[in-house]
Amino acid sequence: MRTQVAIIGAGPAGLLLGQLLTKQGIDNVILERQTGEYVLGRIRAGVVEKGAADLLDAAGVGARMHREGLIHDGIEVAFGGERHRINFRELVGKSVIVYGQTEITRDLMEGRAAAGAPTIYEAEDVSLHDITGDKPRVRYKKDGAEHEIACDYIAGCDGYHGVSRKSIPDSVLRSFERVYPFGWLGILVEKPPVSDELIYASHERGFALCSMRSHTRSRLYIQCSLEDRVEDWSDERFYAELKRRLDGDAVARLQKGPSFEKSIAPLRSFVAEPMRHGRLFLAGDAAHIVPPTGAKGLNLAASDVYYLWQALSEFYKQGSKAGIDAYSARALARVWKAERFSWWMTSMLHRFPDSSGFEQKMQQAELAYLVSSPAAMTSLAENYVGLHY
Ligand code: RFL
Ligand code: PHB
Repeated sequence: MRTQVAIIGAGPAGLLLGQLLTKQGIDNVILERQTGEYVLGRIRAGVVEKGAADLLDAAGVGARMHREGLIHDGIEVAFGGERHRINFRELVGKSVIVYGQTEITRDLMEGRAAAGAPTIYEAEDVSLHDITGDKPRVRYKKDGAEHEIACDYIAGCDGYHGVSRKSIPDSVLRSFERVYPFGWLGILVEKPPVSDELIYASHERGFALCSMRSHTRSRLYIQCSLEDRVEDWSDERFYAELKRRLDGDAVARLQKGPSFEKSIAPLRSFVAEPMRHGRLFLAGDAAHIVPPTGAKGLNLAASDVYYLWQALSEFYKQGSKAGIDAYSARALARVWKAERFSWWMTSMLHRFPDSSGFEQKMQQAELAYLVSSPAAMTSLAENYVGLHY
């Protein structure tokens, strides 16, 4: 088989890139290790920046997001028993859309099926070849048979555990990492949200987040220990701990219901440089991870895809390689700013197991400064709604 761009991974990054390329008549094939149902079963992001929403529109799959997504003009930051609103619309004139990654993935999959573009699910043992030559190839196994795709370029959109980043030699790739000493335990529940907007709560027992997927479905998180297992946390225990970390009004409005999803996610900051090697590009979680506190992971995947889409369309439509040569530097410049924001939000809001009294005082001062200073709130708002592409 031959294609122009072979895309590894059918997560949001791979599907969005595929849809944008297909719209421009650029041939692409997506190879995905899992089944489509498995990919849709992963419960992840919930907050979409304007830039990412615009890109979904450009890909022709934004209609349901605009119909069903919830526009949020701010967030609430809670500490010391009180909640403080950060008004994005007033501070920076923008808002975000609360719409689940599962729904975005479904919309992209449906758009791809309607366009008739090929996705090969359950592709095993994907391997990349001749990425520094003129004629790269991708090999995989499907139903026991070996296959090969010849292409011009490979987009590595296969997430943190994928094969693409590992195909770049150690002598070329530099990684930067911070692993946080805690995780997030999250549940999904068919109950209305505690508040109209997201509540990010800092408490001496640990961080908590009240988020949502719709007016009738809540997504709730609490900071947990890395030793904890999901089985240790009954719904009762989860709600009891969440209540301890919320203010009285939020506790009064919290409706408990049986969770239908419960999982623990570790928190990590990670960046691999460069994001291009020869004819291989990395995009999304394949190149970088942020802790979820700033809601940036999916949105960064979208901005990488934007730069890569521009680069590939410049190449195929105008014969220019300028965008291809600039891709890694352009993407990384934005990635590092989102890394900084996610690290800062995480550092300010979580309880670190071995933090000293001084460090805790610094966190309290940071929060007090944030909610008392229009400059500080504007900085949070500008980053939360998303820096320009
Ligand atoms: P994905 O979604 O991991 O998709 C990669 C795909 O590649 C496949 N794959 C392979 N395919 C073929 N061959 C191989 N060898 C392969 N290896 C892997 C995988 O099966 C998969 O289908 O990466 P992508 O597309 O870069 O998208 C990134 C986002 O999924 C991620 O950044 C966000 O979910 C992060 N995130 C959040 N981001 C936000 O913008 N806002 C949020 O509110 C937000 N909340 C979150 C989050 C992530 C969380 N977890 C669990 C990590 C909340 C949580 C709890
Ligand atoms: C979510 O709804 O899953 C969510 C929202 C905001 C975050 C992280 C996760 O910062």
